[in-house]
Amino acid sequence: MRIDRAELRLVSLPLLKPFRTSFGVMTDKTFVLLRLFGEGLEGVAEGVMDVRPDYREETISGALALLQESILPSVLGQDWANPEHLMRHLSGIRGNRMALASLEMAFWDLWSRSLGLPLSTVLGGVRNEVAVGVSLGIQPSIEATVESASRHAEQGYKRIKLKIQPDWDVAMVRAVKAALGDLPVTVDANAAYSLAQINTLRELDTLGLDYIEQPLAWNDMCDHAKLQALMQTPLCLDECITSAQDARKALEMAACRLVNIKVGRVGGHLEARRIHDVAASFSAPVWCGGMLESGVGRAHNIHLATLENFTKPGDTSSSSRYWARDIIHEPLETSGGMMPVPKGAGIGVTLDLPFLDTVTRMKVDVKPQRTSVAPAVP
Ligand code: OSB
Ligand code: MG
Repeated sequence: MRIDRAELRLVSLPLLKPFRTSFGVMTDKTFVLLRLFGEGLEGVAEGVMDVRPDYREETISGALALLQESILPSVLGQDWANPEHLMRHLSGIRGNRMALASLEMAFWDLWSRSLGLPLSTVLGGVRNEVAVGVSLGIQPSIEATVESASRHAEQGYKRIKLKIQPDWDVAMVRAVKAALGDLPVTVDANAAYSLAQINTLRELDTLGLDYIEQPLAWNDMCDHAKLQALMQTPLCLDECITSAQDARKALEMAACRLVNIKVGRVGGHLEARRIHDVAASFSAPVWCGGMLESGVGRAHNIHLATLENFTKPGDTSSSSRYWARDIIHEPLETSGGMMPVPKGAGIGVTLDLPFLDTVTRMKVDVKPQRTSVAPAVP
């Protein structure tokens, strides 16, 4: 599969409601959209880098420059047998897995379209719909949180995840648990606690949570291992895991008992599948996280979540919870807590280009490097 050229966009989509986490409030989702063109086909992916690196360390400005100046020029105009072949060529790049994932995922879309098969089939998925829950941001009051959690439970979502931070945890979680009965409830601290807050963490441990996501520092597996040894409730790592090696280390040192896999965080579908396999070898479940993606990233997430060991509900809820209008034509909507896998080749969704143009802030075409210069006329 030859990649003839690429198009990089910077896109900003307004969120229907602000999304508050322990690290900040999001009112718009700004992301890199990468389209690859080859053999008359197109593949597309969305990056999960941030404008401000407050989730992990990668930035949109850094990733755009790296893709435009180094990664894309080194792969355009060449034939790649499959995603493994493409990524072997880039294996010397340290870190920058969000930037690499944008290319890798767009290539999977392009390549599976060339095979005429859905991405889920090419990845080895085993279902045609995936179970999903919702991730609820920090709300203005406990009453508002209970109301939102109950409404989503009535809509059939299979798990409610509550964002927490040190002044917004035990009392709020207790109220939601009391309102929801048996529905699984989880919390996500996005690294807002330290072992100094062990008393609060021990209280959270008594609330019957399904798991606690990334309570401690974004890059500290060691303290998570200390905490897990003190807790009954399983810990789930998100920020800490960027590779299958990270997942192996975390599970080996018992820093967690399950893993949130975000394909855009870990370098793409190949690495996501390796993490899935490593976790399975430790009998640890995985689930598919989200980063408030548009329909493009959401579709990639849904295809990935069809792999066998994605046994916990993921975060890829209905697009209409996030956007007044998405950048794809197809609605990605759940029913009874199940998200159908988009049908058709590749990721199975298509860009609404006229609308996309209205939310595009910058666009660059990247062409193959000229490998030889015409000889000067003597
Ligand atoms: O930690 O999972 C997270 C959103 C932005 C950044 C980090 C996270 C999240 C979410 C939302 O929890 C998941 C979603 O609905 O896409
Ligand atoms: Mg998380």
